[in-house]
Parts: sequence; structure tokens; C-alpha cells
Amino acid sequence: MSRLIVVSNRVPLPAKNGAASAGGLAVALQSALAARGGLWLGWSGKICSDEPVGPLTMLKDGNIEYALTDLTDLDVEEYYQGFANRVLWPICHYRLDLAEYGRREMTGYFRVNQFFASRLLPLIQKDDVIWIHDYHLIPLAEELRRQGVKNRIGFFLHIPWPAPDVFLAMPVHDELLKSLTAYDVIGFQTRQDRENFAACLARQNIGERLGEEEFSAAGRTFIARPYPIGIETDEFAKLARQAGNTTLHKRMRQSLDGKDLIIGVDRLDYSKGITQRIDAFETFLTRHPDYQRKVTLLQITPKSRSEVPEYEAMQKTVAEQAGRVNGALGTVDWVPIRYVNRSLRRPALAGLYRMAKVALVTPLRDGMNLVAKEFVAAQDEDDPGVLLLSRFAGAAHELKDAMLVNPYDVEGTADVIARSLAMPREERQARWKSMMATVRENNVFTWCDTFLADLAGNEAPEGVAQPRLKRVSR
Ligand code: ADQ
Repeated sequence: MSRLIVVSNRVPLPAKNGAASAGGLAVALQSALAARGGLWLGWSGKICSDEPVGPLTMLKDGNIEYALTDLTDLDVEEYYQGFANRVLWPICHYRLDLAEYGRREMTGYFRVNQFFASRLLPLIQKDDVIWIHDYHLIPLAEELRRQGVKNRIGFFLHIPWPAPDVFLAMPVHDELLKSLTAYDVIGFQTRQDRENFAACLARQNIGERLGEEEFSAAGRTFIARPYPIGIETDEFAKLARQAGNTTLHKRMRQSLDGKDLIIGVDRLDYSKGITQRIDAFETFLTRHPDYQRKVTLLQITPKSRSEVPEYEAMQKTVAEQAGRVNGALGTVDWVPIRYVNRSLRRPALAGLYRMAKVALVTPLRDGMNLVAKEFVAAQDEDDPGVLLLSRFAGAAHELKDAMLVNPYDVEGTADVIARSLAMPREERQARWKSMMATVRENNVFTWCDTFLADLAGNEAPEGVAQPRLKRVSR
């Protein structure tokens, strides 16, 4: 099997103390690479003020080698905080109102992608397959091709690909679209993302669609396919089963004192719909006063990207909102919302999911949302909890037996919270069973294997792809 090179913006090094990592990308890929071995290159997270940036830091852990590069102040400001987090992230999550496009940031983004290519180039061996991750690194393959790299290169987008009207609002849309055609395989979370991408290509007259998944552009062919990301389902289910005896679990049960637990777990991000969720929970409590003092919402939200002003502001908004609801509805011995800004270890998280009667997974837009899948995996099959899931999460395309909601509809979501809490056991079991089968089938190993099988196949003679696919009508 060819060596695998993974490239992502951040490289999650194996934690020395077992501390949990908050990123879905990290959680998914670490388990995938551990099974195969290879090289993982990315930003070390360190910022250096002097140029040029020093040599790569090379580390080895078992069969995974890590190559880490520092970036300069300017790189981080323009490429990461600027173009990636303040242009691509909001646009791909349909928040044109939050996108702050600037030429300087855009130039920095392409420059840092060139820099990543220059760091990777000396490490590439003839038969390596290269798998590049996420929106930070869209132009990387094009840069590598420019430098003569003929290896198979795949790209997986962890976040949504928006509809053409939204994507094309970004000034450099064509550059990004064209750069994607340098890959051999482009992976999306859902069919809808792939179709949105295909519609952007068609609208801009870039290349040609040769089949459902096959495209050609600039003399090369490539495939674009959905590969829904998953979790280590059986492992996570085991963690959840074992969590019952831990001190945290016992303390939590004690503090609930017979009340039902509703859980929300999300990075602090405007795409996750946390404020709408708290509004829905408040509406639910107001409309169903019988539930007051009988339920508690535990919202676990580690802070992220606090250097971006919207995130800093959001932290304040959510904390104030939770405080207001608690002040208005709480009593001396009942706090409706427990709001916690911490990362938890995975076993603790698994145990809390299992304890919860209902999970509120209500992003306004999400590539997949692994929390939804983790919640399903963690349930007790005899008495499973209910997953309340936004129809705008990629996971909703697979988990059709969740209680699907429109998170913008606060009153509708409030009603579904009430229905979920009152759901009879047989219905909970039936819904869970079907969702669990999907989460088992589309697990992180299937995701990885399917992508890598596609990336390995389809070899073109001497790196020049031939349009060998039969043309079908569109
Ligand atoms: P994220 O936006 O980070 O990922 P998500 O898929 O929900 O979103 O993954 C979050 C991960 O972090 C989960 O594994 C969760 O358990 C963990 N996590 C969250 N809060 C935590 C806490 N307090 N303590 C410990 N762990 C916590 C991006 C995209 C998603 C896509 C993933 C994977 O935005 O749409 O599903 O990548 O492709």
C-alpha cells in the first residue's frame, strides 16, 4: 500500500495527558492515520516574528511521522484569521453578512498555500498518495502540480459547500474553483454539497461534467463524491457503557437529583445555533411549565477562535443569555441551564451523552456534525435518548430517524423538545436502532477507506489524466 501523506492546517499531536481535542477533524483523522501509518504535515500552531521561518519540526509517534511548520505573524493574520476564518468559513456557512473580504488576506491565503507546498515538496516520494484537508488548503494541489508533482492528490472538505449564489459572492471564486480541479478526488460531506460545487462549476463554465461523479477540466479528469464522515462507533459506544462507574458520572447523577438531562455540545461558533437553541429551550419551559424544575440543559461549549471578534462577542452573548434565562426561570434549588466553557475528555463526554434524555444538535449550518453521531453511539439500547437534529447539519442527510427541526423556527423547536421528552420507549428504540445502524455503517474507518480507495484507483498514465470516461448527458 502506498504511503499516505495527510496535510491539514493544524496537526493534532497525540496528547501526552490524554486531554480531549475539540476538533472533529482531529478526532476523525487521528484514528484513521493510526491504522495506516504515514506522514502528517501542517502548522505547528507557533507564530514566529522573524523571517524566514525555521526548518520543519519532525516528530514520530508509532507509525505516524509529523512534520510541523511555524508560520509568521503576517501569515496567521492573513491566511488563517483573515481569509480562512473570516471569508471562507462564514461564506461556506451561508453567513455572507459576516464575511470580511480583503485583497491582502486573499493574497496571504494563496501565499501561505505556496509556502505549504514548498515545505511538503522535499518530503514527497514517488508513490505517495496525498490527502489534503479542508478549506484552509484548497489551492495546495494546484501549487504542487505547478512544481511538477504527479502523485495522486485528494481533498476533503469538512464544511458545507454553499449554493452558487452564495459561493459566487466571494470575489476570488473562480480561482478557488479552478484550483480544485487540480485534485484527483474531491470529497464532500453530502451529495448536496457536491451538487452545489457542480452547480458552481457549471455556472462559471469551468470544465465539464462527464457523469454523476466525474468531471474534466484543463485536460485532467477528477471525481467529486460525497464521503460522509463518521466516528469510531464501537469504541465510543464502549466508552459510554463504561462511564457509569466514574466519579464524574456519579456526581452528575447526584446533582441532577432525578431531573431529566438535555445536552448540547458544540464549539463556540455562530454556525452552531446556540443562541437559537437557548431561545427554544426557554420557550419550551415557558410553554410547558410542568417541565420546570424537572429538566436541566447542560450546554458544553469550549471556546474557539477567540481572536476573531464575532467569536469573542458570541461568548458574551451566550453567557448573558443563559444567565438571563436562569435568572428569569430558575429557583433557589433549580438552574435551568448549566453553561460550561470546557473541553471534556472523551469518556466523560460519552457518559454524559448516555445520561441525557435528549440531545439538542441544532446548527444553523454544519458540514456533518459528529456530536450527533457520538450521541447516537453512546445510547443505552434498552432506554435510548432522543436526538433532536437540525435539518441543516450534514448528519441530517443520514440520520433520518432523528427528530429533525428547523433551528430558525424557535417555537417549532420548542415543541419538538416537548415531544422528544415525552416520546414512548418503543418509538425511541425504533428510531435509535435505525440511526445506530447508519452510524455503525458510515463510521470513520469506512469514510477513510472509501476515500483512499478512490484516491488509489483510477491511475492515469504518467500523471496525465485522460478523459477516459464516457460522456453522459446532463
Ligand atoms: P466541528 O465544527 O468542530 O468540525 P463537530 O463535527 O461537531 O464540529 O465535531 C466536534 C468534535 O469536538 C466532536 O468530536 C465533539 O465530541 C468534540 N467536542 C466538542 N465539544 C467538546 C467538549 N466540550 N469537550 C470535548 N470534546 C468536544 C468540523 C465541521 C463539522 C464536521 C467535522 C468533521 O464543522 O461539520 O462534522 O469537522 O468533518
